[in-house]
Amino acid sequence: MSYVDEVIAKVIEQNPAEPEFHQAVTEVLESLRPVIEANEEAYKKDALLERIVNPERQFKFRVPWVDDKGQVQVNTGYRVQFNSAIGPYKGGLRFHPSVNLGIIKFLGFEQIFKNSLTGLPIGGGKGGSDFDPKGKSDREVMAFCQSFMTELCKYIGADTDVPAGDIGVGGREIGYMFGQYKRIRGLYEGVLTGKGLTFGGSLVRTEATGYGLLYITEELFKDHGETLEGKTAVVSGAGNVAIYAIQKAHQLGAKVVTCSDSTGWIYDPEGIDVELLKEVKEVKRARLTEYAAARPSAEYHEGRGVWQIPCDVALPCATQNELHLDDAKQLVANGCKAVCEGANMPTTIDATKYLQENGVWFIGGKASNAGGVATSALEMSQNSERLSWTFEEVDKKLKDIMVNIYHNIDDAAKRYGCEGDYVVGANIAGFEKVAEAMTAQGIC
Ligand code: NDP
Ligand code: 2IT
Repeated sequence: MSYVDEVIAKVIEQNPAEPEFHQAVTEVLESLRPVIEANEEAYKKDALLERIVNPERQFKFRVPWVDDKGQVQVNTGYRVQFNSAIGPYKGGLRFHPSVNLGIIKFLGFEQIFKNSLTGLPIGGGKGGSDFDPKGKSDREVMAFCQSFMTELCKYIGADTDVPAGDIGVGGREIGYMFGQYKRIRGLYEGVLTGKGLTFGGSLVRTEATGYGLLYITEELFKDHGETLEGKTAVVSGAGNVAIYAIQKAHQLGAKVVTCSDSTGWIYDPEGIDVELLKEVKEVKRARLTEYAAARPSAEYHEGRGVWQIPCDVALPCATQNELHLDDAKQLVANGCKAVCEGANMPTTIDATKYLQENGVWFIGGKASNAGGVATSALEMSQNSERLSWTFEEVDKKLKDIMVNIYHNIDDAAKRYGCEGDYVVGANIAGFEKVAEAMTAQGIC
């Protein structure tokens, strides 16, 4: 059995009932085969792959809080500090009822390679809770966030581990958690990113993941002699990533005709009205039925279905495993040219293979959604120097980072004879830097 197969088998055996973690590890290690096989004996002797698939440490903790009726509720909190070879642990916090250790480990594992691809000094980590912010009052969300941070604050710090947002965690939650950290630790430091602009946040961080996704998509089209001007795009999700992906796609001349949430989806042939979507999702925290009610050109459908709408570009921006083989077949049949992931692991492995085999340009989330964490790292830099940069400065740095990522992953794929396979390219380029740093730092 090859070293790669041995490690994949061990991960599946040693981490039972964590299918998303198995999927993320399998996808990365399968594509590292040529790199590992070129140096198999040395990597195996150093157990490099066993070390990279095992978190440096992980925390699981009780989060008790009191709801508006006076009832005590108990949720579970997690933080997985996966790999600190190239910098302090960095990665978001997800609050969603589906959160469990396996989900946090898959996200933390992906984060190692994503963060490496940004070219900035950040290691990989992730955390969260099975708490569901949906339908909770502001006071309940604050009570939960304060309790969550009361425990988490023991393990994080501006130079050790810097969390941020993810699904269910936006500016409001980061604000409550920052306040509680400061209160308990007595430190005013950049321990979280995605902060409000009045207390150390960076301009562009809110927009960064969606904007970054479009910057890399634009570079991909440019490299193939095309532009996004006049293209039709379908987007899933209606949260932070989706909203700013739609906004930037429109600025670049494309028309986005769909978005979705966990109950239904919108088809709006006139193009999604971003201001209305922001009002419905960011201000009212309401369902997409409200968007449809306010927009005569929009159709609302229950369930899932955005991938059936003909498009040139598909941008999955909601959650993991939301684009399946059947959806991939539909996209190919409709002439879709490119799929770039805004979410983490939204495309199943068989759907990814089908898209690639049928000539669709496919960029995986590690590369294409790295703009969010990259801008978080820029927020850390600004906090360290106690200065704030202008919108234009941060936006330019973000764009440069995304253009660089595109060329790095494209070059890595070419170096290993897999031209056009941006999944292989991203995994290899991300891995090389981490592996070199781990090797240089000895067995740890
Ligand atoms: P938000 O919470 O802002 O939005 C998530 C969106 O996805 C909502 O529209 C939500 O619908 C929908 N959604 C969530 N879970 C499901 C589900 N199980 N089934 C169907 N729809 C679902 O999160 P973000 O926009 O921040 O995150 C979206 C994706 O992007 C995630 O994969 C995240 O890991 C990834 N990402 C986020 C980054 C960031 O900076 N925020 C950076 C890089 C990646 P509803 O409102 O009904 O729940
Ligand atoms: O998945 C991700 O990269 C994020 N949720 C953003 C992490 C961060 O630290 O900004």
